[in-house]
Amino acid sequence: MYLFGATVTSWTQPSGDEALYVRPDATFDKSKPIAGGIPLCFPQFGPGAMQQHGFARNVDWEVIGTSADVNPDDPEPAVMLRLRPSEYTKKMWDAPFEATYEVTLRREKLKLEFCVKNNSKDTPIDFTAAAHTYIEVTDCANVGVFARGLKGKTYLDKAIDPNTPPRKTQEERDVFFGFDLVDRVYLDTEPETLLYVGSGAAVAVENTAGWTDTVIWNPHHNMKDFYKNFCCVESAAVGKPVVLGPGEVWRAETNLLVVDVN
Ligand code: TA6
Repeated sequence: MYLFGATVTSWTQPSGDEALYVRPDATFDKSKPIAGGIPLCFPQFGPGAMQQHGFARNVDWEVIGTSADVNPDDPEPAVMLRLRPSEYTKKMWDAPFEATYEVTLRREKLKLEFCVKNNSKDTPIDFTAAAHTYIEVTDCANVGVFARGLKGKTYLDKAIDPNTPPRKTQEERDVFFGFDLVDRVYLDTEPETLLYVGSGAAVAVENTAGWTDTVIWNPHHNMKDFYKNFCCVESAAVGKPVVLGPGEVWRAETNLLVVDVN
């Protein structure tokens, strides 16, 4: 995990297999967000009034707690990072927010807990957000690679227009890749989406608090050299912005788990 963007870039299974994907065009010199792993989009998802996906992925976060120093044998080691407004962020969003992000390695799960507090005494704030999880797949053009759990859900089709995406409904089938750009914000989704990665395993993205929506993205020929190697399943709050009254806290939790689907 990097302090820059609070970006988790690797989550290795006991087998040694990597579950996350970092794009080969990723840079780590802070000139742009780390392209891969789990970038955090906040306080804006996608294009809008500020830069694409907000600023949280473009700045250094600070460590405010870690279990590792206190107890190296901790079965569930965790680190908590914090982001508070700076001159850079205030130019884009002058809101008195405080964000924390706790990443915990549980026995079989990677737990991500993202909280935002409104420190204002009298003014509400609102924002959109996402944990933009890149998952490695065998070959997204293979029929064994698909996303399950979204049947019947309404989605915003950003592949048609990223600024004013039309609403559509997911047919009674899973989401397949490899034919064209897939860039969809599924609204009011169930807590679990499964990404079958084509090797007899699936990554379960379990949104257990806060997140209301699920974004599915595969860039197809926009990234023709490596689009086959990953799909994004993103825990999101996009359809309806989160509104926090003075002093209120929003808590969003995701658990990632690799399951055997053989
Ligand atoms: O979450 C999908 C998306 O919003 C796509 O529209 C695509 O642009 C992607 O994120 C990556 O955005 P980035 O700014 O990291 O290139």
